[in-house]
Amino acid sequence: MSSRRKFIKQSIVTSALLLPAGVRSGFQTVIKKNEKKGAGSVPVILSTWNHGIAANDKAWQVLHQTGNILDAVEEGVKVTEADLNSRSVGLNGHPDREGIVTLDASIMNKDGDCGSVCFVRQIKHPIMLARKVMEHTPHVMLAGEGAKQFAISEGFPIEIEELNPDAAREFEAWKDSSEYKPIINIENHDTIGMVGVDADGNLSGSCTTSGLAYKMHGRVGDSPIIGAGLYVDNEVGAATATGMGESIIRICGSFLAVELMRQGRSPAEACEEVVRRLVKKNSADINDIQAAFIAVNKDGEYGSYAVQPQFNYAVRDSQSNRLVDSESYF
Ligand code: SD4
Repeated sequence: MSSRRKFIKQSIVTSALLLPAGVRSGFQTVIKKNEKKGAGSVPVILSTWNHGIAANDKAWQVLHQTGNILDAVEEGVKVTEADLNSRSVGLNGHPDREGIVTLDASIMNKDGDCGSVCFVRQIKHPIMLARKVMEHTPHVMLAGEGAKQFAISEGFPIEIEELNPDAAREFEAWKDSSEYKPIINIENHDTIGMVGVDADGNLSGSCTTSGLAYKMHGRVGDSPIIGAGLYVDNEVGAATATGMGESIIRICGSFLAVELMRQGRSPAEACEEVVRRLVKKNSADINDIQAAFIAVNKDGEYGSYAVQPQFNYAVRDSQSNRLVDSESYF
């Protein structure tokens, strides 16, 4: 049945998909282009896209209540996972081309411990499940049915498999106007990745997504792959990614950003170099690719870089919670 579907046209980089959920929120908006010299203060929490504002708020609150940066990045992205208006994170997200929502998530702490889940169905908070993988199993990643069985054994509720009504309507429209072909739209992906540093310079990160809308069933992106969608090294810094996962996986993007910071680059310089590498390695399709990275170092300096314009990220520090427009290659 899928083969009869026509692929989504570039023009269906719809307005609905262009603007991530937090746009409505009325929070303080963009202050300036990439704050390159970053404040360099700790604690600081960063997360991708507009929905990062609400997620940062929660993370900041948890950090101040518990002092635990891992709890903070977990609780922060749970806000987005539960957001009924998010079409790119959690069970209200866009389905794959079979009409099924499958989720990917990863988490990493200051000790280099990490956990992830991919191709998971019917779990409201895959980030919590990723943390359970990290803390309760000898493994790093669980997939699909195995991840679900593990969730059941950990007492997670299994949600009814039902598309969000808006997502269902958009999916029906997509089936009419789309063909079966794996091309990615530029703004059709709004994962939340969050990285943070506590007052002692300890880092953690999280990343969670419903992945690319109308992806092939079984497709897994960068978000649950440690080193691609997320990487934390407590000696150096942390980075996370959003955008077309295939392009990010090819260059181990988040790991690369951290390694570049280790070699002395600022977070902004590291992200820029990662994007330049990504552009080089994906040059044939680059006009169809959006990918972006945010990074923070132990001192709380932060930065970002994207392939295409219009990527932004939320920064929470002792001053404010604000959106920052990223610089981009194009
Ligand atoms: C993926 N990187 O599955 C994710 C999608 C995404 O912003 O980032 N959206 O490829």
